[in-house]
Amino acid sequence: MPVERFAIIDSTLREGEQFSNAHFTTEQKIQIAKALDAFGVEYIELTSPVASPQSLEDLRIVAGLDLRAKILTHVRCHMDDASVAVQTGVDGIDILFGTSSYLREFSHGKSVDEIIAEARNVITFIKDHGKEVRFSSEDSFRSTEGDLLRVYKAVDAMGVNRVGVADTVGIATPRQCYALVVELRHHVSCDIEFHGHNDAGCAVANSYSILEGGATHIDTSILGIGERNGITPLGGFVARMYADDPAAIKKKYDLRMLKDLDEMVASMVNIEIPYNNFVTGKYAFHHKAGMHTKAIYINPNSYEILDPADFGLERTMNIAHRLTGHNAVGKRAEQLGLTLGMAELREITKKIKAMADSGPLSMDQLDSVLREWVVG
Ligand code: HCA
Ligand code: CU
Repeated sequence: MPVERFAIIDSTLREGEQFSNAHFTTEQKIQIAKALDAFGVEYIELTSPVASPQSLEDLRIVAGLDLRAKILTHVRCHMDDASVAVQTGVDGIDILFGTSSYLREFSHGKSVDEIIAEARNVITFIKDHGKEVRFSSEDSFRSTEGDLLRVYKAVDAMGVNRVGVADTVGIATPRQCYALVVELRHHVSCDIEFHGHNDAGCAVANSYSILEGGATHIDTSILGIGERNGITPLGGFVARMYADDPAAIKKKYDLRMLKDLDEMVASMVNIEIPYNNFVTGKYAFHHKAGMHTKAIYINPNSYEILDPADFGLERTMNIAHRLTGHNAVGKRAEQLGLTLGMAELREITKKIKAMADSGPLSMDQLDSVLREWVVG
């Protein structure tokens, strides 16, 4: 996977605003946008300017910050919305239309020909204003492939910068993502964006798979916040790409900022960072079992694909429990300045395991066992 090729469109300020607890103030939006820009995302997407008067005002402010990242807004495929959006100072406009039979029947009720005709007006108008334009098809994976390709081909011919594939309901699998984009690549010459919801836990895998198939842009949000349980999390996606090519990802993004980004948004939306979160979860670099800790001391690569130091973080070890091993106990003795022979270490480890059978031990208890042994 050539890591240079893809770009991140972070949607914390659009999809993320659709998260249950999100209600960003203007100041918070500025803070998030600046932090994402410093991290290095290529695009930042904000809520539609027609959502509310404050949304319009905030969009203008963020677009005026002169960030390195391009600023996008996200609107319905409608002239009313597009005509406001082009006046806000954004670099580009993401437009959205539902092509699935569900949305055609239960939402806007338009035919594929009508969708294409409406898209032509809006796309032409946005391009005439010198803005980037993306056309995305909501609920792509429950759309008939024929309809989907017809719409994408038509908007590609109209000169859009990107078409967007949206897994609105989180139903897609990595294989479906790969297959769809390989097919799509035969029909359009523009860039291809993916927006994936995480209802069934596939958002990161789908994002990766679709890139392998030829997509170019991936939507993320900090901590994955969005409608329901959200979309591809920025940290998880970056971890996946890092696992492919650490050096290239380190060059592209300031990975040491990830923890601050996650903590900032968690506190703004009043949630904890999940214990098992990618990279920044409390236990993401925690090692416990004896076999693991032994190998980690010798070479961290044996049980870590992400180097915590690259993210400005440290690994932690828990050795005071019944799954511990004499290597870990020996390391601890060394740290305490105690000299113990191998036979002794094995004996002490046996004792610790027996003690820990009746409940978790603290490090202090473990240290006392070691000290008392030496004192006799
Ligand atoms: C929604 C819209 C969207 C749009 C994605 C996109 C989705 O909130 O329903 O513009 O690519 O998930 O389909 O977020
Ligand atoms: Cu979405």
